Amino acid sequence: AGAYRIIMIRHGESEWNQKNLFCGWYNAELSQRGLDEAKSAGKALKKEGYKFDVAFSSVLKRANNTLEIILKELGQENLKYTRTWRLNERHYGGLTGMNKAETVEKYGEEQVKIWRRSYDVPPPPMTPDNPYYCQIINDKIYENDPPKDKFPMFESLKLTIERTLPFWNECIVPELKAGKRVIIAAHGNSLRGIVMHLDQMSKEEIMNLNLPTGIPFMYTLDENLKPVPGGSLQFLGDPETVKKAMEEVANQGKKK
Ligand code: DG2
Repeated sequence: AGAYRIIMIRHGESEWNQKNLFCGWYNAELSQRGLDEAKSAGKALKKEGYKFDVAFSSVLKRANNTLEIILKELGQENLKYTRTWRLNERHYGGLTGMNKAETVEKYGEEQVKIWRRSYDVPPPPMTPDNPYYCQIINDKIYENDPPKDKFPMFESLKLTIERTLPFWNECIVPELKAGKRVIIAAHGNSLRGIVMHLDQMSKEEIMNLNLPTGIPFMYTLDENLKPVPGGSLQFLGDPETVKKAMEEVANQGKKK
């Protein structure tokens, strides 16, 4: 039996996921489907008898709202949670706001897969002529952190992990070790970073992992925070639905 158990969830579908736009640090809303996914996730967790002592999210409302909907379903709407930019989606640089399928038409499937899924090849940087540049850099959610001189203009998965893992190690692990029941509501790529770390995946292995929106998953970890046998990435959902949802994410980077 494992010593520690943690639940993680990628937010429900956002309006920008629905429109198939690269989103990154843009603060998109959940779509109606995303709201429904969050509610179903809450119900599934409730059915399994989950309660949480501590909760973490990014500073982006698609993840915050997903968490709040789940907590409400569990009758835990009063649980205060920690928001941090360190759990944000990776910054999609100059791709932010572009349609994923149109980007494939323009640059080819191969290049888009590299931008979306390679470990260390970053997207092109965001430049001031990007339509979302001002909105993102001046967004109140980034008022205190990260400092303006460290504000990213792009992030690869590697760079994302470099700012997410310190938070995992310094703020989340101590809660697990203290026996707290923890949930994280975050994003496709910040969570891929945590998964890569926990499962010690190679750069090649992580390329093929697509996390679906709105489906909770569990890790069961031993005292060294390594997954116990069978304790990796266990989705709380019917396997066929999960598989389809993962394929749907992969297909966002294919031609229309
Ligand atoms: C998506 C992930 O992030 O995109 O930024 O467009 O999890 O916040 O919806 P999320 C985005 P892909 O890396 O799957 O293209």
